[in-house]
Amino acid sequence: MKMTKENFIHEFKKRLGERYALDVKDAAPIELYQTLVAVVKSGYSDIWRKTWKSYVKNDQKQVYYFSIEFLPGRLLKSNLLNMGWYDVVEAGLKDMGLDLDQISETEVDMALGNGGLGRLASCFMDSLASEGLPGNGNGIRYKYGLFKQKFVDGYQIELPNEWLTDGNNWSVARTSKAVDVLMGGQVHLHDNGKYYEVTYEGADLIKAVPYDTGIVGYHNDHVNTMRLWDAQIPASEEINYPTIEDRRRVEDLTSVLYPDDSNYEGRILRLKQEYFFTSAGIQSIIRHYKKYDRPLTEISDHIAIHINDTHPAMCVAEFMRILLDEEHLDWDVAWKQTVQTMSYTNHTIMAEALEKWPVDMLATVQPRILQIIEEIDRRYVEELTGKKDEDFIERTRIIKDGMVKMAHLAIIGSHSTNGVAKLHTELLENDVLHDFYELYPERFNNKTNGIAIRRWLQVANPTLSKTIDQTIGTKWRFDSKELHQLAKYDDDQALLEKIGAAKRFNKVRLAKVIKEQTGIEVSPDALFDVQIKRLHAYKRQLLNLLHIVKLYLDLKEDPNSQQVPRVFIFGAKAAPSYHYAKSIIKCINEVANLVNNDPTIEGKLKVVFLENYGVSLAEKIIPAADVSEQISTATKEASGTSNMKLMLNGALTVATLDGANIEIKDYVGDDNIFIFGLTKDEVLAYETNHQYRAADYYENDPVLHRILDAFVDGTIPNIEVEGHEIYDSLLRANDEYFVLRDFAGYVATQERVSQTYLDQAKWNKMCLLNIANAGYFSADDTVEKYATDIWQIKPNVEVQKGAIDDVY
Ligand code: TH1
Repeated sequence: MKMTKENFIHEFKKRLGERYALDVKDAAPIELYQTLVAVVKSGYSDIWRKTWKSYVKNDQKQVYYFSIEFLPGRLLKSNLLNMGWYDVVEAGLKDMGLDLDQISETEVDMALGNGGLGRLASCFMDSLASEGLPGNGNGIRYKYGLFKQKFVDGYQIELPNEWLTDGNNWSVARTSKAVDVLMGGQVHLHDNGKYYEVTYEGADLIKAVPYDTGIVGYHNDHVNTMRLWDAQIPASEEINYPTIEDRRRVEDLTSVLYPDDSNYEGRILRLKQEYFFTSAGIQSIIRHYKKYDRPLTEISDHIAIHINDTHPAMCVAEFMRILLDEEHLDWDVAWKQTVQTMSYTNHTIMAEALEKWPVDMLATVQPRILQIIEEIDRRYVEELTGKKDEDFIERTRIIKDGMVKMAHLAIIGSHSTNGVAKLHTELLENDVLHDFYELYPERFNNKTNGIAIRRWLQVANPTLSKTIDQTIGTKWRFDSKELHQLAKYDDDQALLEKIGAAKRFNKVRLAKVIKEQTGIEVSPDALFDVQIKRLHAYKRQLLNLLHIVKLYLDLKEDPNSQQVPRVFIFGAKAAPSYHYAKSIIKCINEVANLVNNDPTIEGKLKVVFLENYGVSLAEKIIPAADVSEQISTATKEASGTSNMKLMLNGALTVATLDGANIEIKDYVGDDNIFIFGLTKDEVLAYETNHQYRAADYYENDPVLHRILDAFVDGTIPNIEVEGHEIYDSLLRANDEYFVLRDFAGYVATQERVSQTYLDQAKWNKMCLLNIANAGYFSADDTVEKYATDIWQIKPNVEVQKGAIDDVY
């Protein structure tokens, strides 16, 4: 994908003229943005077509990644980067008096996900394409993305996210590739002697229309597809949907993303969404497979299907349905292909996130799928009877007490189950899924999460990226493990100062955003302490807040108590129905008000809660962070991925031994991370022996006593209700996540952080070593491991790995 500055300027002006009959100087930002997208798309559309054709020509095995969430954020800059056009386009725009940053801000984030799970899916899409791997995304094109968050009087308010108002410029509707999805009604089976003829009565016929987005690989002439489905009324069926309510029923299907993260909402519409995108995806895969006259008895040699958490677990049953009802394969033959084709990732062990659907509800959504799941369950029980004790069978079967356990369906119906960090996989094997591990040890494996280093360093932090180029060259841009070369320079004072200067530049940039969004002035000389993730009790934003209240009370007592000024920065959305999480938001906002407006504090302490945290805001916060808060209760955070993004940008981690924090510690070494808190074994011990008494900590620790009282005695104003709620959750409900237990250790660790910050040379050296080791958390490597261990797919033979000198 070659492009020169002159050609770009010519193309850009031509398209602007054709599209809008405008000169550059008269065009509005949205017109400039849309023109730029058109130029970019025309730059890769040919390659997109060729990529598809080469898969067919070479009969390459492909993977389809099924995920109910994708969270790509903005695509303009990352596409420019991957195409190798970034610098040329930036310069060309500058020549025309335009600014790439400004134009890029016009793009509305594609926010079709809640948090880590959806963002991981998008990092994987980028990496699959960049590794030249044949990988496709399959998901839902929600009309409304994740809600927009506003604060009113410190409370979270949710507004609709109408991201499609100006259309989406990156996707193409492929109406010709639509498929029909059947839902509801009744099903009848007729045994004709050879197979069951299946007929449906009173079912809804829904047209699933795919919208395809090109996913551009990094400098390799390779473009994959992310396919998102929209629900529409089929033209032939208009008559069956006469009223507005009838039409709504169909349109509502893909209308909104459920705003719950690591939690499950047992509503029927959610179950319908799950079946809808699963069925549409599986049907289109099999239709495409059959086009080339290949036998279905070998389909698992040609395709792999990945089930991202249990939301698409009905893939197992839908695949069976088509092989049985439409292709008339024998059960055993169909089952073998299904298990060989499917693989599953578990992302959480939190009990409230494990999906269980009532049998009756599934009967209403798709009666045939329920029948097939019942038969899978029956055969599972039959096979184990006599081999395993009854308890084991009852614990592990799919249907129990009128509920369908989706994780059991995914494990039994696939050849691979993986966790997302070492500790998490260990917990799956030894604890949560131990029975299945005993039954199918060969199916279990770990794949520690990774991130798209391109987006989170090259795009988000050009200043640091350039410093790295000047030190170790540009190889790291192709293989992030090369970042480790930086470790050799840990005594190079000039470099350490440059690292510090890059950080300061990004802090100034963030300080501007903070001022614009909140009116709060923060000093870039203060330490920026960042916690950005969904608001959840187990992630313990509350622990962070208790520490802030402590610092405030200390400052009130002794104005010299705070040697290092700190700005605490939060970004977090709470699920709209998660009352407790919303109360914590209110409390953080009220503490912020109190602290920021107290003249006696003199800027030694600031608290900033930025509204509407999402991918684009993350791209501004992360490069400016000094400290990364990864403080979940051990065992609760499966992996975490903001921990990796922050370390990559030279933030130092304050962490519990949870999720991928453990692997981060193993890479950077104990001296370059701040670890505190209960370990996995200690947490598990408390959870079994019930000997934890939160009130002891309140009664025996006067500091903690004073802090908790501040929530209920008016010290923190305007939280009469919320303050009591939090106080009670800790003292009456005995502090489910051991916040009080870990408090003293957390405070001591934060004091070490401040002491270390006073020695800037030492601090910058620690930053450098974090950056140097972050390359080991690249999603490129993670997907390569999925490709070889799980999917058995190989890179496209026609991929052109960009010659490094080509561009840099
Ligand atoms: C998250 C996990 O909480 C996080 O630790 C992990 O890094 C991330 O997935 C990627 O693996 C999860 N998000 C969800 C969202 C839903 C249900 C379960 C999980 S687990 C809706």
